[in-house]
Amino acid sequence: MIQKAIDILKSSKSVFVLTGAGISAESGVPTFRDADGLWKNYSATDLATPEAFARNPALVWEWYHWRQSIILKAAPNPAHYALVELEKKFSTFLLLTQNVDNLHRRAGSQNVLELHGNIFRARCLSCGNVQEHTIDPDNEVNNLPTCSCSGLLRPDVVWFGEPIPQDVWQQSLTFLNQTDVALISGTSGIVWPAAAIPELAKKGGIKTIEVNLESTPISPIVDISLQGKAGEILPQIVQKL
Ligand code: BJW
Ligand code: ZN
Repeated sequence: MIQKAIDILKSSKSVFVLTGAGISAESGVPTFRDADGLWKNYSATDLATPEAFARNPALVWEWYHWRQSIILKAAPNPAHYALVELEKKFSTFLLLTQNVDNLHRRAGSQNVLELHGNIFRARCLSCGNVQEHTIDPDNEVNNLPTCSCSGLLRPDVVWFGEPIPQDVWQQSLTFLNQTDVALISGTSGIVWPAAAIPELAKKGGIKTIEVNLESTPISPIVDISLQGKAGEILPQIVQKL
């Protein structure tokens, strides 16, 4: 099966990649829906909502600061680096990530779009100003972060029920319309609109390859579904191109 994925990529000129939390799992960053996605008995998907923030901003900020500290101490893994090498082999390449952890950029990927924002930015609820927001991972944060206008800051990420950045989505669809192959890795394929990408690709006659630890709702849709660690399978593919 790996050979088939290699053959598809070898006959392609343009590649679209969609990644999710599983790509960063081997860096030690918890995913959302696996058992390690739980934090202090809260489910990650319950905390990633505007309602959770309105109810208890201190709790939600504590979770984001905890995640920042893990990400700051983590390093990109072989899956991130394989995607850097993949980009070098194609003249047209786009990596759309649902991750907010910056690890693709830290690895060296160039053409990256973030669908769900970035954990190292915050946005003011009063004036809308977007600013960098990175904690010192060795020091506990006690106060709620505020803007220079004294408004409350929130993480500049996309929570459930919130619109995704339309420019990012439009650029992704435009790229998808003219690409040869879509490689989808480390995502459970249940969060929309990213979950629509495999089907959109298929409808557009684009070849689709999935790399995931387990079978997902995407698996029956794609041309090739490879099960295993992204940090092992992606380097094996890229080495042979
Ligand atoms: C490995 C591995 C290894 C592990 N190697 N693999 C019904 C139908 C359609 C839509 C909806 C619906 N009901 C509600 C909706 C909408 C909702 C949605 O999709 N809900 C679903 C749960 C059903 N979507 C939205 O609300 C989106 N917005 C929207 O629709 O807007 C409409 C609108 C328009 C106009 C006005 C207002 C609204 C927004 C979605 C935002 C998602 N946000 C989060 C948080 C981001 C910030 C943060 O990080 O804190 O994004 S939630 C979370 O899920 C995060 C992730 O990016 C996203 C996807 O998760 P991902 O990446 O797939 O991770 P996991 O953990 O689920 O899976 C990991 C996978 O990796 C697993 O498969 C493992 O097997 C695998 N794996 N180790 C390879 N080593
Ligand atoms: Zn402000």
